[in-house]
Amino acid sequence: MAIETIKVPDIGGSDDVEVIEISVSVGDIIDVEDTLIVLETDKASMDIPSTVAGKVTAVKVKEGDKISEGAPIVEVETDSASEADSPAETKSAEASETTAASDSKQDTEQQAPAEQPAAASASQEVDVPVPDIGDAEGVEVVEVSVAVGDEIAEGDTLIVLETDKASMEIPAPFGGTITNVAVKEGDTVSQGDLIGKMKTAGGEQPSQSAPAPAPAEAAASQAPAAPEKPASAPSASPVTAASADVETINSGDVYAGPAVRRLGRQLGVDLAKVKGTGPRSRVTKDDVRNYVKNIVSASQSGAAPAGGSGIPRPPAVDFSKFGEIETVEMSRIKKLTSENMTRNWLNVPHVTQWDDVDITEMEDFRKGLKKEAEKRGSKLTPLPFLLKACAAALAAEPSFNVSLHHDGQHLVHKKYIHIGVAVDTPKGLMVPVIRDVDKKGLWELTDEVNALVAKARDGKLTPMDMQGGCFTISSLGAIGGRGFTPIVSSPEVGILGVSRAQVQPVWNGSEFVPRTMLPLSLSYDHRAINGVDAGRFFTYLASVISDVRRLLL
Ligand code: CAO
Repeated sequence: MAIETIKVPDIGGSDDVEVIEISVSVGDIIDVEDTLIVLETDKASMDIPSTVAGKVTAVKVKEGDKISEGAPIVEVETDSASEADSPAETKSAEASETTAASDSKQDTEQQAPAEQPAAASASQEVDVPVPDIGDAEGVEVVEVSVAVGDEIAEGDTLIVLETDKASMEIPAPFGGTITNVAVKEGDTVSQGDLIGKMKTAGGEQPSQSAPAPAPAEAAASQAPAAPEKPASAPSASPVTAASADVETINSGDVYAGPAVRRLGRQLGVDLAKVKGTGPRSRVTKDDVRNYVKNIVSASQSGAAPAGGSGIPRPPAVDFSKFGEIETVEMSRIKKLTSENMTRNWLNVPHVTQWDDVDITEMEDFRKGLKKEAEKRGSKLTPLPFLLKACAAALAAEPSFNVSLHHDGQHLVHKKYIHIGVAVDTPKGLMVPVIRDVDKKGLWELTDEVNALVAKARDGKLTPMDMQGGCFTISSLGAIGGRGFTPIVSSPEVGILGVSRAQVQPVWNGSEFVPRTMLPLSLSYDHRAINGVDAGRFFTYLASVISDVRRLLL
């Protein structure tokens, strides 16, 4: 067994290079060449690989540190004595000797942890209380910056306190491992209250400036050759709103603490885009997590985080500010519809054309068949007529019976005519497809529509029942409205919106006569269909609907 300290190798003369990633943790088993840390200069980032294999026993740097060649990165316990000859520069045996012989304070500080495993194992759990925070009493903990198991260096922020006047970061009085966190966000604390407990780093003892309770003194007395604290050890005294630390918290126009900033960096979140919900709009860890969660769920539901084509998403609104609300999860079908509509709306360049079609004769014919329909045990609405008329128009104007090939270079012409019908169901919109509409009679279509609508409302449609459509009819005729813009259901290229028929006065050349007029809206994919083709299709469709005898031609 040997402890190797792996140091920053020659990095081309760069000094004070930022550590942007720590790729290993204490306890990790690593191989030669495994990345230990990633450094980044303003020009490049570089992985620093391990020169030995073994178990990581200490990590000597943290993200954000600025380091240069020769700085210790990690300590690795190697299990072969021969590895003591490895390129790692510091070896435990030698290091112990060096320590014993050396008077150099710098050497001692740098090598102490590697040199004194006995001291490390003898490290003690020490209470870390709230230090002198001036006259402030009952100060709110707005951020807990550490968790049990965290290895921290002296001066790292433990918690952030906030009064109505200032924020204060309470730094660790010494380096070590967090073994207990006694406070949580929202707690109020005063001087002397317990923040948590720490195990001192091997051989290290609490700073004299920190309130050091009895166990710490015991640890100090047991720790051999404990290094002297540097004179510049961070004090545990609070910082006021006017001080530099608060500047840091508020830097970059974002009001957030270091742990939140670290989390933001880890998740790649630009904190400037995160809405802070903490006191005075402070960005909290939950804000960052919720921001990421929203982006992930939006992308999974098809609503791209930045919106289609980079369109910014609308800001979140807290509706509860304006009155009572209830938030209900959308059904699976509604979520799918939302995804499909977004995809189709953003991908398909839509054009919609409107017309009012005279269905007086069609309605007379339909009403004449009502009794027969009742005898058959079914109901005859305008829908089967519209299905027949659309099938005829698709046959007459095949430019509508196409799909864009996924290569973007071809059109797929369909030799079959299957038409989808949008059905409103308790769980959301479903679109069963009626096959070979052109080959079926009115009664057959009536029965099939009724059967599929019942199946849809019972939630019994199979995926196949909803696939293969060439065109869709979306009828709001029973509900009302003068017109709407239906969204093309890609890969189809056209959809007919049907609104409510009304009797209207129509000029016949010599007088106004009452006619039943049906408002129709036709949306089409302008990539596949040009306006002239659409005009022809719509005119033909209208002519067939207004004189259903033409269906026989
Ligand atoms: N104008 C006036 N009356 C109409 C009409 C129209 N355009 N269309 C239907 N009606 C009448 C019917 O004739 C029927 O009246 P009678 O019983 O007196 O004959 C009544 O309205 C109810 O019809 P219905 O809704 O039961 O049957 P339908 O065949 O017209 O429609 C269906 C079936 C499944 C399309 C419809 O029930 C439905 O779910 N529509 C909603 C579709 C939808 O959500 N579209 C929006 C999609 S988002 O783009």
